[in-house]
Parts: sequence; C-alpha cells; structure tokens
Amino acid sequence: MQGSANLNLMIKAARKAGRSLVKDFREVENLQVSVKGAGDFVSRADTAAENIIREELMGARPTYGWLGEETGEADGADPTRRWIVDPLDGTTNFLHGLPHWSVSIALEHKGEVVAGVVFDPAKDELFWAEKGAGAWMNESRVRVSGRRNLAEAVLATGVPFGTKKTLPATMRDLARLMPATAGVRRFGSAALDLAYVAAGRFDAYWEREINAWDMAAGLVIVREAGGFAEAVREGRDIFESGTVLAANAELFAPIAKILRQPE
Ligand code: LIP
Repeated sequence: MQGSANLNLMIKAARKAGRSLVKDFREVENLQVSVKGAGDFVSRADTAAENIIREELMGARPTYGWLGEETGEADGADPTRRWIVDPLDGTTNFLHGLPHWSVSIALEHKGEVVAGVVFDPAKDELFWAEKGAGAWMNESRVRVSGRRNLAEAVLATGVPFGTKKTLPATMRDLARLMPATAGVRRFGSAALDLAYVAAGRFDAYWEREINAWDMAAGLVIVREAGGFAEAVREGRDIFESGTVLAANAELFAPIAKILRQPE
C-alpha cells in the first residue's frame, strides 16, 4: 500500500488496534447472555484500543497534538498537526455483538484533515485516503456513486437515542427524505457510513449529532473519492456544528436543500 510515512503509521496503528478489538469482540459475543452484560468489558476494550493507537502514533510523532474519544485532548509542541482518533466507532454495535464497527484515525494539519483511515476488522476492509492521492479500500481505488436521481438513492443516517436533543429535527429529516428516496439505513458507525459514501455503497449520509472523532477520517476519504462533505448547518465549521452531510456532487444540493428547510 503506497502512501506517506504518516499514512503507513496510521494504517499500522489501526491494524494493531483492530487485532486487539477482534479478540475482545469474540469475548463480547459470549457475554451477551450474562446478566451483568458486556458494558464494562467493552469500555475496557475501547480504552485499550485507544492506548494501542496512542502509543504507536505519539511514539512516532511525539510533537503532534491529540484528540481521542477515550483519552481526551492534548496540545502538541507542533501546533499545526493533530491526531483525531475514535478507537471503536460503533460502540453500541460492538456491545451487542453486531459485526459492524471500525477504528477511525485522522491526521489534521492547520485545521484541515489531510489523511484518514477507517478500518473494519470484522470484514477486513481498510478505507484510506490522503489529500491529493485519492481514496482507497484495501488495494482498490474507490469513488462516490454516480447516481443523479434522488428517487434511486439509498441514504444512511444516525438516529438519536437516549438524551440526544436532535430527535425532532431528525424525525423531520426522515419524514421528508424517506418518500423521496429508495430508502434510508442506520448502520451505527458514522466512520463506516462516510467510508461507504466514498465507496459508492451509500449515495449520501447525514447525521445531526456526532463528534469530530466519529467523522474526521471519513471526511477526507469522501472528499478524495470525489464527494462533498459539509456541516448540515450551512456555513458552519463541521466539527463545531457536530453535524455532517456527505454525498456525490449531484445529490448534495437537493439533499442539503431538504435538510436546511426551516422547521
Ligand atoms: C457513534 C457514531 C454513530 C452515532 C452514535 C455514536 P461511537 O459513535 O458512529 O453514527 O449515531 O451516536 O456517536 O459512540 O460508537 O464512537
């Protein structure tokens, strides 16, 4: 797999964390029947994976900044570069023994994500991209879908749960988009949702309440695959808004128009 030294470092870290998570995932499947459940075990697996990634990345690039879902944020001596890491995206799927989760690692340079890796160990699919070098899944180049007709498009989203505040807006989105498309899917990993847009498996994906580490790597993979990825709230910084819409060039505008309609 050709790529920069940083990209190869990211892939090595993602694969090492993936090996650890696959072992833990097999244990989680056994824990489904236990009364206590797998919650604490998965938390430990999540943190262990992030520690593996942090050791690899910060060991090789000790001056870079860090933003990790489990270990938080730390400035680096180099203020222009930052790792953005979700060691286990799709935690709820993992907890329930559903084999759809990923390791997401992004490199940000001067506020722009310039490299991203999203690794799905359960399916052995490693999506990756570097700015200007295209988007790939394993050794194959990927591109966003060519569909132009919204009625033929299959979209992905994330639907709120628990105390999330975006249920009313998301229900409006669904009421407007489901009749206008060929279907909406909720697979439970934002990083893989974005990677699937890049690979043309989904024609678009949107979500109204996710973190930078959920989407950072997927953004550059979508853009290098010829797609567009912006905040749902027009003109807003995508990480600060906590919202995302990713789609091919033809579908981005019609979907954005629907999502940006007033209540
Ligand atoms: C998850 C996202 C998913 C979103 C969930 C959660 P996690 O990330 O990938 O799309 O709907 O609320 O944020 O928590 O599994 O890393």
